[in-house]
Amino acid sequence: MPLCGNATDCFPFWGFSNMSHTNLEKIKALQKKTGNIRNICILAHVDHGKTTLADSLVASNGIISSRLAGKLRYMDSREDEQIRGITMKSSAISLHFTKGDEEYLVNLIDSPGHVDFSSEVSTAVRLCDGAIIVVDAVEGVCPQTQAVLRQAWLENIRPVLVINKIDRLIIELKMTTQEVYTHLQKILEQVNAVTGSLFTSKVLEERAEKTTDCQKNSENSGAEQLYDWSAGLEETDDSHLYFSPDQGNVVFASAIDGWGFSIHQFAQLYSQKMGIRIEVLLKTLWGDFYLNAKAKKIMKGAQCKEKKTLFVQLVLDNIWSLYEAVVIKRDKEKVEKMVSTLGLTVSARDLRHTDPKVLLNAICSQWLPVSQAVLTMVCDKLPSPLDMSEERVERLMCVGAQRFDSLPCQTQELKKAFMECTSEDTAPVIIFVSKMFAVDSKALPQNKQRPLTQEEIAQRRELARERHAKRLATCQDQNNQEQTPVSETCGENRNVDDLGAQLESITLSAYRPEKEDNETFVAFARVYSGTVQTGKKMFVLGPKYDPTDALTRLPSGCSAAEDLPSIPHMACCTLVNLFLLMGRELEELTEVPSGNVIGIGGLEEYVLKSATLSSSPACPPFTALNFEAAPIVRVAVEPKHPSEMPKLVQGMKLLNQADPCVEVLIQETGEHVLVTAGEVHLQRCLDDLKERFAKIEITASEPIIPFRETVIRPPKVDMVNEDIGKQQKVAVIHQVKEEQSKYPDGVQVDSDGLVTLTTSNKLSTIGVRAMPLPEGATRLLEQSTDLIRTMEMYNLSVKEGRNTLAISLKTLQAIQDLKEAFKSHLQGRKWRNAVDQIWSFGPRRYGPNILLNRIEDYKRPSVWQCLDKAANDTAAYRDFDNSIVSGFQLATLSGPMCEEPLMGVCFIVEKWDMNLPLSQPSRDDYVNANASVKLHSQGEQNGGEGNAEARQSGDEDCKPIAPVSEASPCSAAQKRKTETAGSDCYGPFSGQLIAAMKDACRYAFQVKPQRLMAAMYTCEIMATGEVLGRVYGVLSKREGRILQEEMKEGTDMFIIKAVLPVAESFGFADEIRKRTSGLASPQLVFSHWELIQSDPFWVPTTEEEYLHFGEKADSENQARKYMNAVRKRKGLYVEEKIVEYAEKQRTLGRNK
Ligand SMILES: Nc1nc2c(ncn2[C@@H]2O[C@H](COP(=O)(O)OP(=O)(O)OP(=O)(O)O)[C@@H](O)[C@H]2O)c(=O)[nH]1
Ligand SMILES: [Mg+2]
Repeated sequence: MPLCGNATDCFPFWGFSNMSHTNLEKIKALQKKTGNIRNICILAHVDHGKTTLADSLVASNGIISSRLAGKLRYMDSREDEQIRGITMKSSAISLHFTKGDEEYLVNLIDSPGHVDFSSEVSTAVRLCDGAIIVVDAVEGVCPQTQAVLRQAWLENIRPVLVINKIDRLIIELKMTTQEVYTHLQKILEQVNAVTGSLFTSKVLEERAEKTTDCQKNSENSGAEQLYDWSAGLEETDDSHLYFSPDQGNVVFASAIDGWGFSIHQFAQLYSQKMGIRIEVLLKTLWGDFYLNAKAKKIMKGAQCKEKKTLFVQLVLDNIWSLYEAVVIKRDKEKVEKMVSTLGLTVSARDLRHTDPKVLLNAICSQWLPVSQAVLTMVCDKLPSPLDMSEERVERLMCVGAQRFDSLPCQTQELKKAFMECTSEDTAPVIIFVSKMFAVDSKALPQNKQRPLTQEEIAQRRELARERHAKRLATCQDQNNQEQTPVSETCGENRNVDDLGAQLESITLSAYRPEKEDNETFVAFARVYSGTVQTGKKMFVLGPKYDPTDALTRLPSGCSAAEDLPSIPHMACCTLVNLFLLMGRELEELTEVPSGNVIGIGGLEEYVLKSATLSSSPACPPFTALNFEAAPIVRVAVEPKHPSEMPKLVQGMKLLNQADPCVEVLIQETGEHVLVTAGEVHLQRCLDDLKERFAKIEITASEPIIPFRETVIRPPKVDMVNEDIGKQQKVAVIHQVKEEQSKYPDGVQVDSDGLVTLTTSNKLSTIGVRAMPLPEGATRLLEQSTDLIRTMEMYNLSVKEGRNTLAISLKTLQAIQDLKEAFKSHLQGRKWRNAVDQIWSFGPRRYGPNILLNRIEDYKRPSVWQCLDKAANDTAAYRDFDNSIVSGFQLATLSGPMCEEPLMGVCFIVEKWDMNLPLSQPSRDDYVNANASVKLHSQGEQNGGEGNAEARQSGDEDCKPIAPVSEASPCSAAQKRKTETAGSDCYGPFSGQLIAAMKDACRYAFQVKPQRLMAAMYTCEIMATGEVLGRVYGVLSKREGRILQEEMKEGTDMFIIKAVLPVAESFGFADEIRKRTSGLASPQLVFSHWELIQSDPFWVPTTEEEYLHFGEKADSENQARKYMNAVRKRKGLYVEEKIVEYAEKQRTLGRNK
């Protein structure tokens, strides 16, 4: 007796991967039924079985044979994906599914689980309304499981859970059914704990926002109101958020063996069989309930009475006995009996097969087909595009900290279009492109030879038959005339005819000449409103597009087809092709209604990685995608044959477009650099570059390892752990005095580290001091980059007098919190009032270093001015305020040790004297100034990589140097000064000041004890007890530090959490895999920057130190090694003695 209908019953197996005509027509029809569309993605930690599960779902539509499901990994269409066995890109497929009387269209996106490709997950999640979270029953919740749950949460999409690989609990871990039940419960708890923490933080955030509103209201009304924080959590209903089998949002499965079920299926079965109401069973099948056979009742308290729970008795025991009979004992008779009681038909071939898994699959995929269970849950529990929540729409429409109600009315009206999601002609068309992917031009439907549809075959057959009949007629005529036997020749003729028709059918079938370039870009997109048609013109809106500004400039009701004035960050494009995404295949479409995931051709000129397309200029650009991992591994690449450079450049351009996460830079030094998320990603990018985009041989450098430079407080102990006594401190001061001679003219360094520097035209003097920031403050800065960026944007807009940016209350609150948190980190006499004195952050105006204003006679508005609207006095800025900031930005972008960015350094400006003459500067001044600017730019060139970064993020960094931002806010007095100083303001003098400030910061940095900071990965390794020792061996060899080791409950696996310097990580994953025979494989995720304790400039001074480290003392100095390696790479001067004692060396061999 089958437990449920099999999805595969409804659809025959076609056995080839091309889509049949009827199938395509069906999908086209379903695309119009928006309420029955489900856009979903499969998310999980690496190797938890996403692609295997996708195979079963794909097989249910007959696109692949069900025998191959799980083996083919159909969605992994790249060769390297198949070879390595991991998914590297997200790809979509449209499936249809019949449930009862309803037909559904499921647009399914399979995503990669490897952390290097987490940006691909972001591109998938954005286009979906729901997600299937897959968890390996043995490994449980892993780091990427948490990450994908967070991503789903951030995008506001609803998840359902599939606990996969349950067969491993039976076969590998040999658990009893009772143990399995407890184990599954634990996994559910773990997943729910992650969801719970996400939910709690959100509720508290919302409460906080409400509290601020309340406070505001109460301040206005003068009434006192208290708000109880704890109440927030209790009153918010969160039951729908959690995963629980009785809610119907959990499926237990073994994707590889083709089975899966939700308790609903078993409830249905047993309610018929045992005559218990289905509602009762639904509530009791999962949980602490047992069956009292005598009383014929379901009772609570199975655990304390040591009874089998219903789930164990009715569900797990059955599955276990099947496995036992088929796989473990191979009991043929029992199997046959079971098959007949279940009412299944298993072919004799399967019954006889030597591999018991084949038989198991044949039985299970009929009895409890996983596709049926998963797709039913998807259709029941996940929302259709019509159910998009208001919150999600607003979040998509508001970039950064923007407030929804600050958008123009026309834009706000579009919210309705999002919510209604109609395909009517009047509805505005809104599309979001989340990534561009490259396909071989030959694979495009218009260039492909496709098999004929049934109708076409029938038509051709008819034609052939007619021709044949004609020929037969002529044949007969001749026959009559010549009296020769005809059967043979006519038979031949027929064959030839048929063959001809077939050949014709193949060559004619939609074959168009091949394009010359063989990579075409297709946009991975979703239609949020309206109907998309080929040939339509649309606006392409870049991330910085501002509808407020555009609507005032454009005629109302204009469309992309008209000739319009040029608007910043907006372009017009034509939708050349529309595609249905079918995994490895694309099918051509002419129109697509709202709510569907599609591919769009012809956008490569307009869209780099992602974009918003709309028929209405009122549409705002969608918020940027949430990328979890920042690219960190960089290599320089060059063609093997230098003449092929142009091909490499072109190839890198294509690669940049085809990958959501890779960064491609050309450094000032001329090096071409790829920045990737990790080793595996790097390898994929290099392969792509070689084989697809550049098609040339290339060589890649060793990975370039990033460092940060910082200063610390003077250490209390020396290298041999002895206290540095007073005597030595005196020596240090003495050293400083000696070093004074190293500084050029015009630079003074006093004993407590204040550096005073005068510009070359002697018109201005700056006094700067460097101080290390407390660790907590640096961390806070790092975590708050987005917020600081918003704040700086606001400050800039105020300074320019635009004041158009409206910051939402929530963001203001966050800024206030940040300020308070800062205050708590910057305690003590040294930091008094420091928070209010912050002048800027750097590099790039949001980096982890700060500039403080402690100039006595200069009270400029603080960076926190958005919190205090009353204080917005633009007149309070001194001239050249920006030059000081720019100098600071440049100094923090590349430090003096090895031109790497600074981190955790506070520069305090204590003195800034200006004695500008009230006349035009003399010619001499100009000459001087120009020289200084030149010098400065030379310095930049030496800066190499760091400065290239500056140029990269050009518009932000260069702004201070450009005059625009300085232009408007001038008081009357200032104006006078500006007029008299004339071109000075934006000309050579500001350049001198920037250079002077930059140098002052560098010298101030150098008088403090300097240190390097290394980038650190965290890694979580799961390994069995036997290989644990080897894992530790590899970790310690690579200077890894173990943070935690724990045993995974119920298994023999250990989880080791460790940190590892990025510099030592290359080849780490491979080494671990090799040393443990593939039993352990780590995932490396960038975690933080860590101080390297040793001083790169250290030389032994005391006797003990000499004794310990010898005169050269470089064996211990890892920091110096790193520093020199970076300096060498950048072509900077390296102080190194290469040959110490020039004496002839003897080889050991000769000695014998
Ligand atoms: N025992 C068992 N193995 C499974 C099951 N499902 C998948 N696997 C195996 O797990 C491995 C990984 O499966 P994939 O489907 O490639 O995993 P994935 O989640 O797509 O991996 P990435 O895309 O790389 O993140 C393969 O060797 C599968 O055969 C299952 O239910 N039981
Ligand atoms: Mg996969």
